[in-house]
Amino acid sequence: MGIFSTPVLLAVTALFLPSTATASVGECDFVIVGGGTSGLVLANRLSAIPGVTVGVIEPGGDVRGNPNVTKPTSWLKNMGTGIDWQYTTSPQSAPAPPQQNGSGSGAGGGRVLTYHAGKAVGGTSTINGMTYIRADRAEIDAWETLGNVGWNWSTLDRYYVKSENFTPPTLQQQSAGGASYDPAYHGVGGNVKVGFLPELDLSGFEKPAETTWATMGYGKIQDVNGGSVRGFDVWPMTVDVGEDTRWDAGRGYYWSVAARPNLSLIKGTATRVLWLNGSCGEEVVASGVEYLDAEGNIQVLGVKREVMLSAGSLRTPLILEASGVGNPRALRALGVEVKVDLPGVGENLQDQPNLDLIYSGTVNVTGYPPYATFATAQDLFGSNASSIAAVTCMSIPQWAKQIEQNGGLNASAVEKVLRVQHDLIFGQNVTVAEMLTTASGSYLVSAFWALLPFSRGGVHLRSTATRDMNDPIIDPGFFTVDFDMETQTAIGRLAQQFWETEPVRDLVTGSISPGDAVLPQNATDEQWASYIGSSFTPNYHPIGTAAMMSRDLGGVVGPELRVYGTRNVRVVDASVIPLQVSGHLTATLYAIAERASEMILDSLVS
Ligand SMILES: Cc1cc2nc3c(=O)[nH]c(=O)nc-3n(C[C@H](O)[C@H](O)[C@H](O)COP(=O)(O)OP(=O)(O)OC[C@H]3O[C@@H](n4cnc5c(N)ncnc54)[C@H](O)[C@@H]3O)c2cc1C
Ligand SMILES: *[C@@H]1O[C@H](CO)[C@@H](O)[C@H](O)[C@H]1NC(C)=O
Ligand SMILES: *[C@@H]1O[C@H](CO)[C@@H](O)[C@H](O)[C@H]1NC(C)=O
Ligand SMILES: *[C@@H]1O[C@H](CO)[C@@H](O)[C@H](O)[C@H]1NC(C)=O
Ligand SMILES: *[C@@H]1O[C@H](CO)[C@@H](O)[C@H](O)[C@H]1NC(C)=O
Ligand SMILES: *[C@@H]1O[C@H](CO)[C@@H](O)[C@H](O)[C@H]1NC(C)=O
Ligand SMILES: *[C@@H]1O[C@H](CO)[C@@H](O)[C@H](O)[C@H]1NC(C)=O
Ligand SMILES: *[C@@H]1O[C@H](CO)[C@@H](O)[C@H](O)[C@H]1NC(C)=O
Ligand SMILES: *[C@@H]1O[C@H](CO)[C@@H](O)[C@H](O)[C@H]1NC(C)=O
Ligand SMILES: *[C@@H]1O[C@H](CO)[C@@H](O)[C@H](O)[C@H]1NC(C)=O
Ligand SMILES: CC(=O)N[C@H]1CO[C@H](CO)[C@@H](O)[C@@H]1O
Repeated sequence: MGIFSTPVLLAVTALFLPSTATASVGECDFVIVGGGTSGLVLANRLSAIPGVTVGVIEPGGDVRGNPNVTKPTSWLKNMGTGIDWQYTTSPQSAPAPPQQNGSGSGAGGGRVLTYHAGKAVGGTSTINGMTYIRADRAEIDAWETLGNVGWNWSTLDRYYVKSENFTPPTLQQQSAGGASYDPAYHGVGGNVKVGFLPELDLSGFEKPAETTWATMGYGKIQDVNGGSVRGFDVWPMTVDVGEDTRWDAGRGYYWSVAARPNLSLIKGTATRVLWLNGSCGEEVVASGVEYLDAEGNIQVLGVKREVMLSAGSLRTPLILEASGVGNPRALRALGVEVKVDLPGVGENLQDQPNLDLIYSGTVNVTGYPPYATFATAQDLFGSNASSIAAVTCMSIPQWAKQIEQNGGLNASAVEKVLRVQHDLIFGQNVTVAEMLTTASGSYLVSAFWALLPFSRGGVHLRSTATRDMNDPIIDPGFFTVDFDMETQTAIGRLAQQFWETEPVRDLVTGSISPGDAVLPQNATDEQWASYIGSSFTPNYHPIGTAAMMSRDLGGVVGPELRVYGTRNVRVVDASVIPLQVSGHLTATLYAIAERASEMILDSLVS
């Protein structure tokens, strides 16, 4: 029997608090759902105000003693362990190759992909790759174009800087490791420690990598965090350099304030927001959050001021749907009473398809080589870029129709959003490709992905049964827009070309994966599409499922991050990011959450 058939428990019941909780909480001013990357920023900032009580509901535990988490170079070991939610997607169908007879479709058909996401105090920041790279300036400015007054690079930049505590690289890391920076872009007083890993490779691989990319037209950027990422860089990471330890959101924002009497961490899994009877004008008002405690019992945490949803982009929409906020068609199918008609909930899911090329080499790389090269559409398509811009521009209405058919969004709204994205790519020249160059021992590796695919997917609640709370229906919709395959192929060819260019070429002895048989140097578009379709994985950068956009564009939250149609529910996590950003997500999420905290605190004062 589903939990939603039980009577609403608004009367606050006696709560069984875990030992980490420091105060008895039946009701809080602020209830934060999810103690992850974004949620813990809010927990820290809001509980700093005397007299304000904050409760954080989080199913994951304390991972400060887990060496896979704390040792930065061990980060991949976390995948598939108990602190990884390991969500799975619905079976993915690969698209037809871009040309010819179209018979190549289904190369990756039916594959079920795993979505890694952190289940711990600190969320996904406890298992991620720690890359600290901000967005391209124009990508943030586009948020304002989508209806979010005040969200642009110049406002967000203040919070990038505010959140950061930067340690410059050593002289040796600069001379032998390629690490570089511009102090003008960095903060030193914030909670997020950022620096260059002590294990940064100094074995001599960086120089040929840098020189080869420069030969290909991708010069070294002095600092990848200044609002323009195009070129080659050695990236900094969210680490405590002195301790050689991962610096996750728990360490940055929670553990140092865990003893605050007004801040309680409750071990539990939120299921839905409870609403006051009757509405406030047109808006519904949250009265509390229902959750399952560690024993699986239903509990309620009352809220006096606001509920903040920070469960991540693959979970926050589920909580909204279970609370009656979403597409009425989907809600009725779930048997949930419609409180707010908001078709964007769970839609607009955007991620990037990730692939590897692995070679054998004459090198012996003993350190950690974190090198990325970012490229624009102009870089990828050269003299064809303007004709591709024109052709794709004409395809947008058709793409929007496809996206409408796959989800619950309105094609004319999708079309407007895709036009903003198209202008970013072909008008503003933001970067559209990221290619990692890395190595370990004698293995030489590229990982590459398109940054701004036009495809859209969705994530939705499977049912209101308790067991389905942790099992979202995820369809990332990779390659539903065929142009994304063209872009991904062009990026792959560039990554491949790198290993065939001097001086790096001299270090390569053979191709290991996928190998010359699958992907020869002269591989056709069909060979590329077949390899990509059968081999890509998600890049684990899902965004957009409660997008910050105007309501008529399919947005779920407005510029104050408040859910449309609600008085006191906000979303602060990767769900609100409306379009992909070139940098990796945590730098931008910490900045968003710092700005959100300030907005909320300002509203308390006024
Ligand atoms: C393998 C991997 C590598 C990555 N590498 C990088 C990288 O190198 N650099 C980078 O910047 N980004 C990287 N990312 C992406 C980045 O880490 C995430 O986008 C970001 O941490 C997400 O933050 P969030 O606040 O949206 O959600 P999260 O940090 O995931 O927080 C959500 C929290 O909510 C909890 N939760 C879930 N459901 C519920 C519920 N029902 N009730 C209560 N709590 C709930 C979860 O347990 C979790 O703690 C990577 C991601 C992955 C998976
Ligand atoms: C660390 O990772 C390894 C490999 O995934 C796993 O077997 C081990 O259980 C993990 N340790 C902890 C404490 O989770
Ligand atoms: C389509 O093209 C592929 C490769 O070019 C070929 O192997 C296949 O037989 C063709 N199929 C049809 C139906 O023409
Ligand atoms: C960014 O937003 C701020 C706050 O609304 C505004 O003052 C500023 O003019 C905006 N900047 C740009 C470049 O649009
Ligand atoms: C709201 O209405 C329901 C059903 O009528 C009732 O059970 C519940 O107690 C009411 N809650 C409040 C806060 O009045
Ligand atoms: C690589 O270098 C390390 C450290 O110098 C050394 O221990 C190891 O034997 C080398 N491996 C090879 C294959 O040369
Ligand atoms: C432009 O397109 C043509 C035809 O597809 C192709 O042969 C050529 O290599 C492309 N040029 C670039 C720079 O990509
Ligand atoms: C579709 O979106 C447009 C705005 O882009 C809006 O004007 C229109 O009313 C929407 N239509 C429906 C049926 O929601
Ligand atoms: C983008 O690149 C094109 C082609 O190189 C150039 O004409 C245009 O001015 C650039 N636009 C911006 C905003 O940099
Ligand atoms: C690619 O090159 C190989 C070896 O030179 C050749 O046999 C093959 O026909 C070429 N394939 C294409 C599609 O040009
Ligand atoms: C409910 C509660 O714990 N309130 C306390 C919050 O913190 C302030 C001082 O920081 C105390 O004065 C309150 O009693």
